[in-house]
Amino acid sequence: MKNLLPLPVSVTPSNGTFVLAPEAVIALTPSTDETARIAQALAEPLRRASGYRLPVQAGAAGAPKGSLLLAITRLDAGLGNEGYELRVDPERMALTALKPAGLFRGIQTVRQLLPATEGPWRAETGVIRDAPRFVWRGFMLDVARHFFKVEEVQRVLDLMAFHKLNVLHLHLTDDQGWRIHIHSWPNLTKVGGSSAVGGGPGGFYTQEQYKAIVEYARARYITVVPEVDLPGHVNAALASYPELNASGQAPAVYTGTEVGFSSLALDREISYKFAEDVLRELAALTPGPFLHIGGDETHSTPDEDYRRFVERIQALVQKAGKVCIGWEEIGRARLLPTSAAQYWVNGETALKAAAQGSRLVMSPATKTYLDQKYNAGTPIGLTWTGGYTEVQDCYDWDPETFLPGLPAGAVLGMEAPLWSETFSTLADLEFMAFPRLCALAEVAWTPAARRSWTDFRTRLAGHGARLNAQGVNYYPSYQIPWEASF
Ligand code: TNX
Repeated sequence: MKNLLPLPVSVTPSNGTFVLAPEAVIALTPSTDETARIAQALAEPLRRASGYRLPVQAGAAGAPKGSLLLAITRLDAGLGNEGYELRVDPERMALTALKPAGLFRGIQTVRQLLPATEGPWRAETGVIRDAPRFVWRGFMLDVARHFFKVEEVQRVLDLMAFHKLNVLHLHLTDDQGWRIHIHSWPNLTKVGGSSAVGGGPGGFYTQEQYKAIVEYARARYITVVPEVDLPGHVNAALASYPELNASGQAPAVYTGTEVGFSSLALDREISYKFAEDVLRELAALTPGPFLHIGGDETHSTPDEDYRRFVERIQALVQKAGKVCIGWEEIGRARLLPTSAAQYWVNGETALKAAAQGSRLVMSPATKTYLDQKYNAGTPIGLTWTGGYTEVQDCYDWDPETFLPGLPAGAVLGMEAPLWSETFSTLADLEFMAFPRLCALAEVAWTPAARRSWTDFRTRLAGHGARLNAQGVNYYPSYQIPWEASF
């Protein structure tokens, strides 16, 4: 039970061996559409690697020795929504959870206990009890600076699921591109969707495509949080509709990487109509509770206008039946106690949000910004946080103590943003995200008292074989004593 990542809450090995039998079944109690989908998510990678048939059956009766048992239990409330218990003994591996989400988290552990690519299909016996530390374990992908296709986002969702992450925040709009079709404002994608950093072709999701992402995420118990960045970072929208500009004239589309130069014309009522329409359509596409309104780096929006805008928009989000989250800057406005803020660089402003009762998602740039270079030799990425961000930097911090002065219970969790100014391919995306996202997944999941860098780096070294098996293009950090060869 040694290379588990993120590290479970409790692991008690018992010195025996379980062997997955060639005739093993995956036994399901109860067997419903939902639990059957979870069983398939376990069966598929195991069938591929082992060549075993691994049929899924309803109920455990008649399951041969060496089978996998999955069950929903009503008896163990201590596991919470995402917790699970896994008992491995020589006869069987038995996974139980209170909720399907817990079962889904647990099958990731089952996969990690068995070999990555080839037999013998053995696992050590013992008992694991596990549940996440934080309810928000997020990754953010910037699809605005460069566009990433549906299949690429689905790949990201698979890798997130494997690391027990549960929030995908999509940064859907920025100066360089508008990536979600809005029926009531079609030029947003027609014009604003056509550009990207460096003059690439851009792209956007139709609402049907976006729904496919949301569904794919939902099947992995991952909530999609869509972000439309307002009232700054809006050149793509301004280029699409002249009436949103203070001058009444549309600028050209933008392909550079400066920030802070664009703003909706906040003295024009049409800007509010625009925001309301967009948020309404986005809410209808969003089964999750949150809509992210951006709100960052509004260097060309007067402060008073900004605060008024955030307050009105926050009410619109509520009217659309959703909870408002924005970057820490929204702490300058009067917030509803339900609204959440995402800390990234300015502690003072984030604390203003927390002082109003807002919960915080912690994304300190020096620890979680996956667009920062690993070292001077990293060919892509930025360096504005003032140093490099190696794997250990991502690991050695705590979301609840990073910002002194936060009220107890204010931290919803952690999120790792990946801004895409400097790359456009899936291979580069993976290179920047991995293995740092492995470290951050553990920060988000594992109790602080259980975490240690020296233990983590050894487990990550073994985890490398699993990343290899999934074809992940990760950065082979010199900090990790990799077992796999490159
Ligand atoms: C700051 S973080 C930004 C983004 C950039 C990023 C680059 C934040 C809320 N705004 O617009 O892409 O830095 O690291």
